[in-house]
Amino acid sequence: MTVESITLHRIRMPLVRPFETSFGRETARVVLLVHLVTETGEGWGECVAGSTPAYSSEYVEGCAHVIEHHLAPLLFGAVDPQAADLERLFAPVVGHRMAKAALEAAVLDAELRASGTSVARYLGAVRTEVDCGVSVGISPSIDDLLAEVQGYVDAGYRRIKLKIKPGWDLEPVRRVRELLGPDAALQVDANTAYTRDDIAHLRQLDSSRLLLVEQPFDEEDIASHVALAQAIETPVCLDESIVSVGVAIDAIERGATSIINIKPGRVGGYLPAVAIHDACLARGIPVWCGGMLETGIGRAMNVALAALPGFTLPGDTSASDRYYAEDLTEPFVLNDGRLAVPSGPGSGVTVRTELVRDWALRPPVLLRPH
Ligand code: OSB
Ligand code: MG
Repeated sequence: MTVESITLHRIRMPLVRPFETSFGRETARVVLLVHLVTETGEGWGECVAGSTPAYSSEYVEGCAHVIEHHLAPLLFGAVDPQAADLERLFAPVVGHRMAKAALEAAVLDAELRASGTSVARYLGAVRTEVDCGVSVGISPSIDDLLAEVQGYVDAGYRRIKLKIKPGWDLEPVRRVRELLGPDAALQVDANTAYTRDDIAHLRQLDSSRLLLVEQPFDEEDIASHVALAQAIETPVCLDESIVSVGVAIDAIERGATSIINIKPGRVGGYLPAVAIHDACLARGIPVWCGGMLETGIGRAMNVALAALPGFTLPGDTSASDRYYAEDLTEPFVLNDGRLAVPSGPGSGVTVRTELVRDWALRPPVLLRPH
């Protein structure tokens, strides 16, 4: 296809409730959207970067800059680019995976809308619906936390993930386990808030019978995760550390992780995400689809990815109403704890462009080849 223009939209969407993690508290999400126009149609991609470099080194304005000045020129200069070519095309730009992933999603959407193929089919989905979990932020009190978790249980979520940090860990986790009963699927995510000195403390999580503990240590500290995995019964799962298929294989072979959270944005796109999925499947490592509070645009493709065979654990692919009062697409609605995998061409959802316009933080930036 020929890319005729790329428009960058920055919008702001209030969250239905504040989302607090070990790295900060957010009441709204600033979303960078990529809208591609081609000779055959259009495509949309969502960038998962946050407004500040708190979860990763990438952030909205950095992504917008690298797309405008480095990635878009490569895409405009390519002859008949396809999503499958982009990893190679973007290789001259080191890192900046969230920016690359946003463009990849837009190209994928445009390409598959034009050919009448769904993202699910293209990626190799084997299910028409996926099991959903929910990620629960740090609460003002344990009573607030229990009330929020009960709401999600009532809504039908099949797995609960609690955000933890030093000072908000053993007791809230124990109380939620008590609320849910012994058989419910429960896991925790520390977003790098601990150090190797906390291994003895983290071992006390074992008594809560968790599915996994996610990313307790620094993203570059694989060795401490190996040490924890040897000391604890609870499986260790990496999120922030897994930025490529190479790192994933390394972390698996070193025994740092026995389950992997795959986020397409963090790894540079849906095709790199499938490569990690394939490497994990070949090694017997279960994976699940993480989330970055996506709007319906990103969620649609995440749900398609989560329908691949290796995604055997419920993902952070929650319903639209867990995040937003109104979504940018038709809402994703939970049905018996599952979301339906979109089956229409491309991402299968329709972007409500009037909302993209109404919620703009500033005028869109139009990029064209020159
Ligand atoms: O670590 O998984 C994480 C949100 C923003 C940044 C990092 C993370 C998260 C979540 C939310 O846990 C998952 C979601 O529901 O999208
Ligand atoms: Mg995480």
